[in-house]
Amino acid sequence: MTGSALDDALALHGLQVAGAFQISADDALPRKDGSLILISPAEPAFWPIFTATTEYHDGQSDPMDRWSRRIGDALAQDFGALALYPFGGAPFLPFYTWALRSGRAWASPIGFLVHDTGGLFISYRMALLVPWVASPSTSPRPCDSCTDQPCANACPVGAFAGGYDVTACKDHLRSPAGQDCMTQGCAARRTCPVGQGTRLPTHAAFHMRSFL
Ligand code: B12
Ligand code: SF4
Ligand code: SF4
Repeated sequence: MTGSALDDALALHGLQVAGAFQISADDALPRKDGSLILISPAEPAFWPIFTATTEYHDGQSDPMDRWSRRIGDALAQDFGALALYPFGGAPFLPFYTWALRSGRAWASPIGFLVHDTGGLFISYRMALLVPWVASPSTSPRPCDSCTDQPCANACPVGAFAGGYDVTACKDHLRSPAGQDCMTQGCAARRTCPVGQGTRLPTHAAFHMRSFL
């Protein structure tokens, strides 16, 4: 099995490779060589594929996490890999740090990750620890050429004034004025020109409900 076979297998589920890097012996991982491949939704194709699955319709909790685990475990078996997930409770696996190591995501002015194609809407459904060698990318950080940096001032309650004020954000989301963020997705994330418009409002609203 190879990287391109993995691309094909991911596409069937509306997923894509969002970054990769070679692991080192110092990483606290169950293998000491190979690569970590970060996997994200391929938007907007992902949403209609996910909403056609059993997990989305069965009425049980955490449908996207349960779906991710089912797909990730099957991919791991097919590709001789180990599947790792960003959810499941503390201690969390360091996906933010792994994203930085991929060379395709960076810390934005508001602290969230910004990705070379997904922008501020980047999210990872899983990582696959594979036996083959993958190199990090060398894309430029988009914020360095983004003169206005609109994300920095777009939050209506200034939740990014110093770190991320989760309480201020959630208080706003519960108010009538917060329905814009609740139904369209985080206003600050939406200002990023990178990948703008690829997150469908119904997909964004699903995550906002689960966040709140
Ligand atoms: C805990 C957590 C949260 C917490 C607290 C985040 C915070 N820092 O305040 C809460 C619940 C508030 C949260 C919210 C959201 N989160 Co969150 N979260 C996580 C989670 C599960 C664990 C982070 C962690 O503690 N890791 C363990 C530490 C030891 O390792 P590390 O992550 O490498 O550590 C680095 C980061 O903590 C980073 N860091 C330091 N300060 C800050 C501040 C911010 C804002 C961030 C993002 C990172 C960050 O520095 C550390 C060293 O490099 C990660 C998934 C994961 N497993 O990593 C997602 C993750 C960071 N979150 C993510 C997402 C998508 C969200 C939401 C947007 C969810 C949504 N609605 O869709 C919301 C934000 C709401 C909004 N306005 O849109 C994405 C990344 C998004 C991005 N572009 O940055 C991740 C990677 C999950 C994923 N599946 O992809 N999250
Ligand atoms: S809006 Fe500009 S500064 Fe903000 S994350 Fe996107 S590219 Fe970076
Ligand atoms: S969801 Fe809305 S209130 Fe929360 S951080 Fe984003 S813009 Fe601010």
